[in-house]
Amino acid sequence: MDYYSLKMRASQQVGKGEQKHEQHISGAERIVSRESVEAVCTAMVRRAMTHSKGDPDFINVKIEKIHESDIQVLKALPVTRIDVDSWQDGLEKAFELVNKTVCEGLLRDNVARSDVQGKNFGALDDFKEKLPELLRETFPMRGAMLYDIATGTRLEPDHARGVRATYMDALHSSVVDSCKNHFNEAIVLATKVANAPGMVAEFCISDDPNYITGYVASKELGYVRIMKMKEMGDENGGRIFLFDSRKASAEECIEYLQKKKVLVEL
Ligand code: WAQ
Ligand code: MG
Repeated sequence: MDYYSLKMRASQQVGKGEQKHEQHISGAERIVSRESVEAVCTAMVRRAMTHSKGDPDFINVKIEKIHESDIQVLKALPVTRIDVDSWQDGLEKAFELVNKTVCEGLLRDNVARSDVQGKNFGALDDFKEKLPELLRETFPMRGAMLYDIATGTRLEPDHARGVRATYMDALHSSVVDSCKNHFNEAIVLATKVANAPGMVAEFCISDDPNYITGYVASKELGYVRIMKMKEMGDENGGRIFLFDSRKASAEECIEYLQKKKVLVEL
């Protein structure tokens, strides 16, 4: 069976004269069977034209045929949840989980402590202290930060944009849904990301001011929902992909994130 990839992005011109620029309003992507192409396309256009961020004056819909043999089917990461009393507790918990995953990964791979200390974050425990700063750097980005835990450097070709994971959907996602379902989209993205070459863990907070649940994910951790990770009303969010350049090359990882077609079995 053949599948089709559909991608939509909508934007609006804002500002005047020198200040004039495109502002992103909405984006979506799906991989669906031939029969669903038209309906999904309609739903995407509706999503773009009824978005709370504004009325778009530019909508781009791209439809591409994909051969079944080029698609990798992945089992969704197992989901768990952590309830917390405050967003501060949730953020702390998320930093701890990521730190633990990163440090355990380094130790499991027999990286000498001295080696780790020489090259990256001073001491293993210090990585946790680095995370808030990395998170802040992601706030203005449209994509994710790709951070190399082996060298302590950022690997995105374009730091302002970041890298974007794309060409993914839930398997048998026939449901035509014009509303964003944060959880469904995130579990699909996180599953693809966790399977990318050299990936160690992912950290995510939505940039939607009304959506305060975030997650950390990895093949070992699974998908861990943390029910409060920021203050209600806060429009800052971001993603950090923690990667180990001793396990794979950055090019190979970015190629997978941006080009490999993935369907996730929920
Ligand atoms: N690839 C890489 N980074 C991305 C992508 C992508 N395809 N899409 C978004 N980002 C980055 C971008 O910098 C955003 O600012 C940031 O991630 C957050 O994106 O279990 O809604 O789409 O209920 O706002 C988590 C769900 C929802 C938790 C996350 O992210 C749960 C969410 P958003
Ligand atoms: Mg968002």
